[in-house]
Amino acid sequence: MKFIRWFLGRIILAVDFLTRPKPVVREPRAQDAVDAMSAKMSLYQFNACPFCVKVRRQLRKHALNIELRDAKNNLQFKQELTNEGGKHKVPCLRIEESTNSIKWIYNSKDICSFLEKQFSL
Ligand SMILES: N[C@@H](CCC(=O)N[C@@H](CS)C(=O)NCC(=O)O)C(=O)O
Repeated sequence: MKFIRWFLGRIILAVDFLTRPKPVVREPRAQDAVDAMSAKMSLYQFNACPFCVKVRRQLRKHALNIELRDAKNNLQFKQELTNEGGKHKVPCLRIEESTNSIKWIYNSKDICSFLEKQFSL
């Protein structure tokens, strides 16, 4: 079972690699503005999770430089996600709205629509 999961994960990563979208190219000033907004965000994810791949493809397509946090192998990120976000489920987008307000969005569909709204994709 573990091997099948691992094997399917490799297929997902290979298909993603072969078909990944080209990033949009923005004017430097527009990209700087997008980078400033996305600097407050991080994506908790697993490398071979299909829902995470879906979100990462959207990040790539729209040239969003959002930090990726491996919530499977990195114990600190795993604990942050569980304790602060509320559950160990990926993908999850962490948004630092201000120093004492942090928003956690679970579910790939919700993350994609948030990004779409935020960056007018
Ligand atoms: N409907 C969710 C599904 C997310 C999901 O099932 N994620 C799995 C990885 S593929 C997960 O977090 N599993 C870890 C766990 O449940 O502890 C989405 O679209 O984001």
